Amino acid sequence: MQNTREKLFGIVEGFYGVPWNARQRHRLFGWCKAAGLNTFLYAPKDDLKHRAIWRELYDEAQASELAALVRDAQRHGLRFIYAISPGLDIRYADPAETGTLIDKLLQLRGLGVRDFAVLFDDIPTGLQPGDLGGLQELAAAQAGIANTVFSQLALNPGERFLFCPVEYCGRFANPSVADSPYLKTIGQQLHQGIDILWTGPEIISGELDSEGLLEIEAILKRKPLIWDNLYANDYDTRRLYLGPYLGRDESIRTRVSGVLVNPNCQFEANFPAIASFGDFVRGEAETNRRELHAKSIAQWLPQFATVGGAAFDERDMALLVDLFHLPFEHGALTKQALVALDSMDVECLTRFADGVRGLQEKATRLTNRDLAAAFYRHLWDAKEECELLIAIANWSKAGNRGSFHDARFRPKLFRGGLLGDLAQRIVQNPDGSFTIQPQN
Ligand code: GDL
Repeated sequence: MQNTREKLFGIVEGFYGVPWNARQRHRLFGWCKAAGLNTFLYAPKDDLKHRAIWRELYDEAQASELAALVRDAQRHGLRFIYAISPGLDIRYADPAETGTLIDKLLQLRGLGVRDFAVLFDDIPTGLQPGDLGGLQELAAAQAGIANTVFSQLALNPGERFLFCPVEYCGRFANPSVADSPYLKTIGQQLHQGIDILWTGPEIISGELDSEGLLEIEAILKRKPLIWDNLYANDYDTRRLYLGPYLGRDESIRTRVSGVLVNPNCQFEANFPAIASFGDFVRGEAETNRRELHAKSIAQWLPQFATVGGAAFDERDMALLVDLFHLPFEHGALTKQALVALDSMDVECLTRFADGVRGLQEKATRLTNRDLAAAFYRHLWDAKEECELLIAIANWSKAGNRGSFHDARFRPKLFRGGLLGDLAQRIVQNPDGSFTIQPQN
């Protein structure tokens, strides 16, 4: 049954933070269609009625907005899956809770939704690590609820129902993927018609490989549906990911029931991610994906029209994409700049820093104000760091050595605040361990 089903490739709006608005989602659907994707999973953590107050029905205005969204997705050839996250406070032992869950999903069905998901990621389990019996019971309770909802909804052939487990990545599998009583129970008890979401070995998985996917398939008794957090940036507001879709060989497509990418919170920044993911879906190898990524960046350029002054050009785009690349990999120009800092290659540093200053200035003049807003904070921070780089480069060029001092970079203001202090006091070593520095 699993093998004959359409594979789901698409986007999950599944991040923490301000959900996208109707205009953004409309643009998203256009990008998804162009990239050959077939699915949109609606799961914004901060839609209150998706999670915090999941029992409450949408009011009239919200309902009509959702209905329009569903229609818009369908017009773009996308399967619209509505997800609900009841795990924060659901009372598993109370059968009325399942009824409430079904009522809520029936409201969505009334708005045109045909595919559904029940998510149990990032919820309190009330259990201690190692409390395996308890986790098994939790798994049975969650599978029971999902099965009841699934059967009550009586989906038509082709309609899908997804489930996100508490242990949704290798890191959370207790004690391991192969030996997790929780995953084993889910695999055994969850109806075979239900797809199970999985983020890979980690929450943010640098790589997804066949070996890992076969291991999870064995315990779940079905191919996993990947929820891919490669481009998600909700966990660090200073980061943004514009790089190609890498760390996933095209051959893994046969090992999954689909892949849904959870992208940057800043909607407008997701054009490259979606295009590159589309290349993966079409079966392009990683080397081709790198080349095609450069092409999609050229296609993105027209959206960077500006008022007054110099316009964005291809060099700006290359720098932008290299500045904000991937979670575990800098782009080539950023790598070069970091090497230049080691060797104090003043020319290279200055070129890089001037480029970043230029980007920031041009971004303030973008006519697409949503695009400007998406990059504003990130480019501002990058520019501030580049002012420092330029000052150090000039100081070094003048023959100075030793400690650099410049009154413009005032302690407590430059890289200040609690986060700045903590980063200085608790220093992470390359092996992941931390060294605590004494307070000055
Ligand atoms: C998560 C959350 C997701 C969040 C992501 C990145 C899943 C299944 N859940 O754990 O909502 O955006 O990390 O921070 O990935």
